[in-house]
Amino acid sequence: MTARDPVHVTLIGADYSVYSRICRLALRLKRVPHHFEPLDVFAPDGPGRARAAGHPFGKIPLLRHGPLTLHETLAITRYIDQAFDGPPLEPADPALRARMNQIVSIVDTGVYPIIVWGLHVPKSKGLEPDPGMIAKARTVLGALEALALGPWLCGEAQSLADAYLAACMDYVADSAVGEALPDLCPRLARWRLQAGTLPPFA
Ligand SMILES: N[C@@H](CCC(=O)N[C@@H](CS)C(=O)NCC(=O)O)C(=O)O
Repeated sequence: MTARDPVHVTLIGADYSVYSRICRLALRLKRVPHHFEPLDVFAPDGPGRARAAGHPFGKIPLLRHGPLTLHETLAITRYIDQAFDGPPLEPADPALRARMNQIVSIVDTGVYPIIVWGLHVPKSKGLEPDPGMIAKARTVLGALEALALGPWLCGEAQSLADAYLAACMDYVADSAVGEALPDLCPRLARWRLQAGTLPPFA
């Protein structure tokens, strides 16, 4: 591992943003001192500001470390883990690391689009949930339940899997599948209590 100077680390993002939360949690778990620069990507000038800051798609988050600017949460979180001293955020064991990557991928392709955008966002606008989306969300949660070990998602140590899922949980809880979570997913519900001890991401 190359320990780099953590001075001049800046995360550009928003408190409400799942992907900004993931990166902020990774920085905090790794104990990297950093500045947080708020950028509201949903403001009229948000995408333009994000582009000007170095995001080709006008999104957040972005990580700055000295002359380096990174976008894409996958790259940012792996960089945080590999570039700085601090507790490892990826399991050394290949099977556990594969489990972590499965969870990360399910958050990217299932929790975020289906539960956050497909169920939480419509609920926040007072809309009725789409039954098809609820069925998909249950499948996503079932897959996570099958992968969750304990006390952390990948066993004894915190990993990026915990950062990814923890960053979404407020939105999962405030969705059409939120109330059913303890019955549907007892292991995830227990993990959620454990995740309450993680450093704040917002
Ligand atoms: N692939 C990007 C996704 C980032 C992303 O979707 N960020 C959201 C906020 S959580 C965003 O900027 N949305 C604004 C938009 O899509 O216009 C990553 O991994 O960082």
